Amino acid sequence: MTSSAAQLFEPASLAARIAAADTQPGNNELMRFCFGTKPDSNSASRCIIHVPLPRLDDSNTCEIWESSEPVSSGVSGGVQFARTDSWLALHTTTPLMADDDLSIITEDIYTRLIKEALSQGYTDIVRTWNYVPDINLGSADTERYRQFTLGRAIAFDRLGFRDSKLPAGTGIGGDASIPLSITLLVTRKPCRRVENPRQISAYNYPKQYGPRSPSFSRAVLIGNTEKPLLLVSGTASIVGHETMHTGLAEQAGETCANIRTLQDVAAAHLQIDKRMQATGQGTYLRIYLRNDSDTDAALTALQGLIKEAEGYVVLQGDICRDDLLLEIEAVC
Ligand code: 3EB
Repeated sequence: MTSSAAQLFEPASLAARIAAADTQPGNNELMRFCFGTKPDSNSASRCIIHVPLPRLDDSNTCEIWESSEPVSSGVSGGVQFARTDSWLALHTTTPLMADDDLSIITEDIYTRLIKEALSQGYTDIVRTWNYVPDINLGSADTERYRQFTLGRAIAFDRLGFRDSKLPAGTGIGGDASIPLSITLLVTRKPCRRVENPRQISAYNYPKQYGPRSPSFSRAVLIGNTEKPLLLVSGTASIVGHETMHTGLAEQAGETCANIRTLQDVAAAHLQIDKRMQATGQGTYLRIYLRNDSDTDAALTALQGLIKEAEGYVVLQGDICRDDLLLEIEAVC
């Protein structure tokens, strides 16, 4: 291998896949996302993450993250954890009351989770998933999403995580009854961030979107040319910092263009031929739609992306800007 950049990285010892919901957990399962209805809680001591959003596709699947290393897991201080030598997953849920201060609650949870990871020697937070009840409740800077973003930014900032140290992220809303659900994926060695030249970095968004900018990178690249894994943040129809288009099909097209750009930039980092990347092998999508009535139209508009993917899940979720109709995250 001649690429000096890629030599800094080891092969990814982590992979994701979509599998039947009743798949028995193997010894190397780090975490599992279950969608729609709550899974049985007898699934032993694995890190099980319930994504409490209505499912809009008709398959009964889950998303399994496995490592090439053995996994140990448990619950400590209300936090579910699973870890290998390289990887740590942390997951917590918190019920919210209508008049709770979401910025303080979020700051507390993030501070606790980040400190926990750092104290165990896992220093690079590569991915977060955040599910927030009633995410568009409130107006202007009192909006739930903006309060969440404020608390998260304070916690990350205070612990030294800024700009290109920030993880890839997802921030999606569910109905008023879901708990605040936060999941972190953390590793020991620094991984490469990938930003999107079509978009301003989220952490540089102007103040019109809230008192603090959102704490996430557009994508994080794990592993080397031999075995790369690209964690693509929730991606929407945003160019620069502005929402583009009001129609679903147009927003879907712009979102696909953003995801493809991130794949191309990551491929360039790895010096992989673009045509190899274009096969989309091993790509999994999580598609969030604001309106369940858009499901058929979305599947049609996203045909190209879906055809290249090995699997996908469609969920009903509120996107953090009220003018966005869909958001898609990907593992490539
Ligand atoms: C965007 O690009 C769309 O606040 O964690 C996408 C992914 C979005 C993550 C978050 C928000 C978040 O700004 C919204």
